[in-house]
Amino acid sequence: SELFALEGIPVSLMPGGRLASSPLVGVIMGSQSDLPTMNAAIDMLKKFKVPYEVDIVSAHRTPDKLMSYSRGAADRGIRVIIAGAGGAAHLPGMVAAMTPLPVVGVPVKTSTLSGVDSLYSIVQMPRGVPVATVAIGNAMNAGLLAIRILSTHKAELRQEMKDYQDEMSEMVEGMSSKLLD
Ligand code: RP5
Repeated sequence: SELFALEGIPVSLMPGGRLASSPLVGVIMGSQSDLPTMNAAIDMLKKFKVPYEVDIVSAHRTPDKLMSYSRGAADRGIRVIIAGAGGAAHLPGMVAAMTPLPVVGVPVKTSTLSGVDSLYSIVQMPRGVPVATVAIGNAMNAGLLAIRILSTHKAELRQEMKDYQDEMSEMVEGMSSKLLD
């Protein structure tokens, strides 16, 4: 399968699988404490068998890493970046400033301000530097959005997304019919 053979990026297939060697989605977060939230994005990428990488990159604690990661991501074959952060959540915006790739921002819920601080920090980007911001804590949607972005060039992946949506509809319809029983 050439599902992930995008733009001449080298692909090597796993035995019996269609997994590419190079990650297409970069999942980064400001702290290890963000991982329980960000796992929902990772679960989606696993479900759709999209190759990904995970790393901790902090805008404030590791600024040099932030710069090298952001500047190097596209050349390494990454096509979408999912960035989660909480509080003064500058990571997604700063990454977006230093890469031409689409960046999906995940506002992580904080204990003090319930994630409203994270949401505002991520969503209020200046014109010219977009970050696609999902709801507070909704890393699942960040994963799904990254997959949809990749699927614009991949009919097979698009079909898998449609199947996923159909399954969701059937599940909800099943629940509704049980309510009526
Ligand atoms: C942010 O500060 C991180 O994204 C995290 O959500 C928050 C708290 O980090 P820790 O103090 O738990 O490492 O940079």
